[in-house]
Amino acid sequence: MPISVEADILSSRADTVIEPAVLSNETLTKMYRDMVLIRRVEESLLELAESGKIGGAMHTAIGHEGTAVGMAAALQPDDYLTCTYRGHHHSLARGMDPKRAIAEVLGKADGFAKGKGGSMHFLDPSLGLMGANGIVGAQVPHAAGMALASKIRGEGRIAITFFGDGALYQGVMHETFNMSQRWLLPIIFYCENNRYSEMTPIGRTSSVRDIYMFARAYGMHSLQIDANDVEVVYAAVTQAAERARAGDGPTFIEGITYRLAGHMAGDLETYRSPDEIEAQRAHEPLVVLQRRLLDRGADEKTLAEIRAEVEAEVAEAVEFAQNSPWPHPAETYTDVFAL
Ligand SMILES: Cc1ncc(C[n+]2csc(CCOP(=O)(O)OP(=O)(O)O)c2C)c(N)n1
Ligand SMILES: [Mg+2]
Repeated sequence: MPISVEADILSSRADTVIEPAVLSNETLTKMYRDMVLIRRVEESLLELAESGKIGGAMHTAIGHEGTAVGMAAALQPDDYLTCTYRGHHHSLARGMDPKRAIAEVLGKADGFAKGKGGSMHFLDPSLGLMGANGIVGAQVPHAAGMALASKIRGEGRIAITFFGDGALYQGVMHETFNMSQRWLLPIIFYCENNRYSEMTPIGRTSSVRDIYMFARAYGMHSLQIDANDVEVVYAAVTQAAERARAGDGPTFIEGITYRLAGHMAGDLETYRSPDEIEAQRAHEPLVVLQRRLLDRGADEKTLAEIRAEVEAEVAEAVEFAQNSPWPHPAETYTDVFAL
């Protein structure tokens, strides 16, 4: 029997209210393009998975695009980033080439990790992407280590780490929150609360309703935001980054969003109803941004042109990736250790 999640679980606590940024139409149009690109890449990957072209598990972030694009616009391009197995969107928003991203998921030689990492191990240190992780919570202490290194070396770079609502109940999370706050590390803890941990709705996982309150137990500044609104995400991450760079330590952001596709490719989604998903579509990041752009005077024709351009770009990237060769078997023994 599917269990419905509430359509709106934003808390009414006054101390979490954040003023959204009001960005120019030019910036918002660019963000719209980036979000459409991420959506189309993810949808194409699902199609490729359905036709049996992807080995191993693949998790998309369809519905989480506002988080990735708002974050990328608010941070410096070399700030450290770690994330989960659900990390295509962060990497694309930070500028990863869709051709190399898709080739990687297909296990092809032109992938950014020569096809050896796949969907669950997105990374590119030249873009500050220090690695995705298949172990729930493991990427979080890694980012704290990077923040500590940056502080000791005086690099001026901050770290951001993304994790899900289900990760909060891993012990290592709490050890990391405690130490990071005690040492005032330049780090942002960003929880993508998509209301589900695999097939389990959030209400079954914990009695704590407002996840951002966990951070308060460690004396950490924390807030809860509507992560389907890219201007809100941008404002929250900008503010958190300013605090980190000023030496004021970590911020915990709970971004409320919704996963519109299954937990992973092939998920039959028997644990939720089609009506629940349909209700969430009215407030998904692309719909919110498109409505805002039209309200602020953008014309539908320009947005349609953007969608058509992106469609062609992603189709070309899929073709490139499919035509890319398989890695040479000898590659099995390279890149195994870093000295
Ligand atoms: C330590 C550990 N325990 C269990 C799993 C199996 N697992 C993979 S994804 C997942 C759900 C995590 O949910 P959440 O943190 O909300 O992230 P989401 O998938 O919703 O983005 C679980 C339990 C795992 N990968 N690692
Ligand atoms: Mg989740």
